[in-house]
Amino acid sequence: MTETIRIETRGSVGLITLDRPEALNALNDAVMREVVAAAETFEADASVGAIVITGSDKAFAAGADIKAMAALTYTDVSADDPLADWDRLLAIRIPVIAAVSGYALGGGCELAMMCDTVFASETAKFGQPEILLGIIPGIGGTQRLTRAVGKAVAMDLVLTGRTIDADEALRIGLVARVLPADSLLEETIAVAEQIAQRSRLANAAAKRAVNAAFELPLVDGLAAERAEFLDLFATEDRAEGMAAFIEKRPANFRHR
Ligand code: CO8
Repeated sequence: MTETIRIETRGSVGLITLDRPEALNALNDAVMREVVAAAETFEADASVGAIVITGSDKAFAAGADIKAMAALTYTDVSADDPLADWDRLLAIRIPVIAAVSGYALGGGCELAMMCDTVFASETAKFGQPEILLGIIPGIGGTQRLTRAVGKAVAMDLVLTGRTIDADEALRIGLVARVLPADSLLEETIAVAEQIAQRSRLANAAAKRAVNAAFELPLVDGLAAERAEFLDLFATEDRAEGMAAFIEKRPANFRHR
């Protein structure tokens, strides 16, 4: 039983819905524990091939829980890194899509950026307002945002704390698609379902290779991509995918 999220399976898609309406889905320890545990449980389920993380119409997540953070001392946060478990989300091998409606601020924007891609509704609002609280982003905002949108735009958002709408988020490359609010979730799940029907091994390799572009110098990233590409020739799914093309039929990937 979870307290802060709802978990369900839609076809081959694991759906995680942040559910703290009283705090606009602000992220506290319980949310972190439950989101990470749900994602790991979905990953361990061979019938689930992709994950969608979403919130409510009003808020994907309005940031870290400021009321919980306000009580923390330096000793509290330095003795035991309270954000460390979020990193486990990065180890999930199946694709994770954020479906963002309403506010994705601070840690909420960072959670969206931790996902493999972000689909936003026309009502979505993104921002890194931590500077207004006398802090800075703490789960990747200064790093992933900068890699996603470049230094000038990242500095603008991090230093001013201003909020941007979905169209600006699309223009700067923070999100991949903007969809109508009333169909955001269903359309995101439909895309996730398509992805889930592909080879699980190829999906995992694609994630690792694209993420290598964030983490490695170009020459090492290209080497990582080449190794992943060559490795996939050892898979049955590669043989099936190519045979299906030649035989003009849909591929039936086994490892999905
Ligand atoms: N933390 C705790 N409670 C919150 C938060 C939050 N981040 N955001 C909203 N709430 C609460 C409000 O306090 C309010 O509760 P109550 O009714 O008990 O007073 C309720 O949710 C509804 O909020 P509002 O009345 O403020 O709703 P509005 O529609 O007027 O405003 C806003 C919506 C603009 C989103 C406004 O709530 C707001 O500015 N929220 C704070 C946004 C923010 O500063 N986020 C950054 C937080 S810092 C951070 O994320 C650090 C990241 C580093 C670590 C990340 C780890 C996950």
